[in-house]
Amino acid sequence: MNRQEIDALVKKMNVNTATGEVDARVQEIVVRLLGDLFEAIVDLNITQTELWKGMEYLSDLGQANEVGLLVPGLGLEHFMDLLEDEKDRQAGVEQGGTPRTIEGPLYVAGAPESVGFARMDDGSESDKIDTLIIEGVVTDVDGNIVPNAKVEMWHANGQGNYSFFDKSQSDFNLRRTIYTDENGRYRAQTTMPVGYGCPPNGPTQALLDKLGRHGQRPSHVHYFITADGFRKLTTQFNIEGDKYLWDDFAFGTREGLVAVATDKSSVQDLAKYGLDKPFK
Ligand code: MBD
Ligand code: FE
Repeated sequence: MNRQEIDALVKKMNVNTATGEVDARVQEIVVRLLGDLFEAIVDLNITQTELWKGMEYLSDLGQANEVGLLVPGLGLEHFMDLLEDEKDRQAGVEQGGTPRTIEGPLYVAGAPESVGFARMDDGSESDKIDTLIIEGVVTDVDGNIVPNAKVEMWHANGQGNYSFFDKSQSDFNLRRTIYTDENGRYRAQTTMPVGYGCPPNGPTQALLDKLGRHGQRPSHVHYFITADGFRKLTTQFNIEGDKYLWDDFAFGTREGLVAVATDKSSVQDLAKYGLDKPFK
């Protein structure tokens, strides 16, 4: 069967076969994706057994709640970011700010809010892993500071796990919303994250295994940044020195998003970073 015959068949089965209201956009997407799928079935000689294996896989993926994990794992989420970058370039939208990168599946809304500073960890790992101080400033693309910007941050614990998904952690552990102060600055005290790994016995890792791929991310901290009059920025920083820094299973690492953690004892000007004062 050639593509023309396939398209005619798909249209016959999925276009206006009843009198119900048509969602033209859904119809357009379904017809196109089915045509592409039917063509792939022909080209690759996909058997009935293989088709049903695939359907069983999708069912397992949904039951394991891992759809949101496979999407970044296959590079689909990163691909959408590249398209957004391209749209910005074509629209002449100013570049030069912090690059966007993937959100991933582990954000939870409703984290505790504060202005200027927050401690993010609940103290349960303080004696086991390094303290991490995060300090930043929110500016527009011209470098003008943005006070009262909403900075939402979330990251993994020392085991690479996120609160809520890991029930052994307290609610909102390592999740905070900090509004920037009058100088556009925010600071956080937290613990050094360890890179996430896909559940080893889950369907996402099972497929990655078949592709000869690992399911590891480098150590990273996620951000949503929102402010009146600005587009929302979804991004992360990735911590220099992690073996997976440029080998992220979710393709989230980008130039401009690599942070170097500096030992406090080697920071010359503690006052500049506000580290000479005790934290609240
Ligand atoms: C993560 O922590 C993450 O950031 C992504 C993109 C996928 C899985 C886990
Ligand atoms: Fe993450």
